Amino acid sequence: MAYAQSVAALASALLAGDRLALARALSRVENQTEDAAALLAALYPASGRAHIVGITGAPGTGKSTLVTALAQRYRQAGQTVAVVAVDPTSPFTGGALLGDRVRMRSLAGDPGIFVRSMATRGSLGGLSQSTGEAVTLLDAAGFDRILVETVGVGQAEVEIASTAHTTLVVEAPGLGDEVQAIKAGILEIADILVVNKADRPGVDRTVRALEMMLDIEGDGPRAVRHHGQLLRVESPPRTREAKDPALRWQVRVLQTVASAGTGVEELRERVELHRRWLHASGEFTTREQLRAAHTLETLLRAELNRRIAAQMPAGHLAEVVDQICRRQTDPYSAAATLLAAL
Ligand SMILES: Nc1nc2c(ncn2[C@@H]2O[C@H](COP(=O)(O)OP(=O)(O)O)[C@@H](O)[C@H]2O)c(=O)[nH]1
Ligand SMILES: [Mg+2]
Repeated sequence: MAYAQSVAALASALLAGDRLALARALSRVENQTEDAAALLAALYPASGRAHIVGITGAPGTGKSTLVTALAQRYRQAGQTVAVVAVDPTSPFTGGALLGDRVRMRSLAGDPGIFVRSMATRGSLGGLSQSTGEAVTLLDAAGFDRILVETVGVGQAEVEIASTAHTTLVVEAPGLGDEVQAIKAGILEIADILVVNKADRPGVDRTVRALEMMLDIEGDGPRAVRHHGQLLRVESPPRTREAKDPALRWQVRVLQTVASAGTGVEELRERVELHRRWLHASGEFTTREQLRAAHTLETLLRAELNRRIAAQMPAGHLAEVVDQICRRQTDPYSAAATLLAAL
């Protein structure tokens, strides 16, 4: 009862615009406290209005600087903005992270902006879940735009950003002889490609490499954004294959100098154009379905894992593995037996 009351009080304070309540709610979600699910359930109906922008790319490409500049542009345009920065796990970026906090602080003092760093405790799967949940809370709190910065280095990291409505993939010249995103396979999730650090040498080469990639990719079907197994949401192929060119989205390469603010307003306008296109084309509904399916599947998997772990006696699985290795049983029969016992 005490739980229910405090959840209700926290939820209504958050909805009333209380930033301290929002910060507390975010901590509960991040720490996965017992009442986190009740809190999220109470606030979910109020979510669904924000436009969620994912910003991903290799470390050092200037994502945090770009997010800061973009947030300032949105404020100037009269929109409220929340920023979620997912801390990279790599210890080598510790210094840059400190820099993030300092830069982000230049946004402080304005109630129309809210910045939250997510810690990297636990597995990346858990991080992906709590990031999505943080977005739900910020959405319910009424922010018009939510910018989610993630490091795009692997599929799981990319997945966090791909749950956004609009995904920006950030590149920078001179990080290596290859375009980073091509290597990491994250180009396919981009709605907008950004070559930041356009003040650096080699920018033309990077832009050309990306444009060549887009030419090769052409009008092929968009990358599947939901990789789940339990739920299948089919993305109707109407968008890029639409005969009417007005109904097709063109992935463009934009150049920015985030540290000087150059090109950032053009980027903001492109994001807004994409937002309008999503609604006009019907793609918005599809992406919302994918987001909902992703959330549901994540919860189901987490709970199933928890139940399996709770019902297996300690050491039992190791014993079964041993039996499999000694060919006393096989993985298929063992799995069936274990599941039947649940
Ligand atoms: N020359 C130049 N440096 C930039 C630009 N944008 C960011 N930087 C610098 O690049 C470094 C990494 O930026 P950061 O935003 O932390 O990159 P992140 O790791 O992708 O978030 C910092 O020292 C920034 O000041 C830019 O457009 N031009
Ligand atoms: Mg950063």
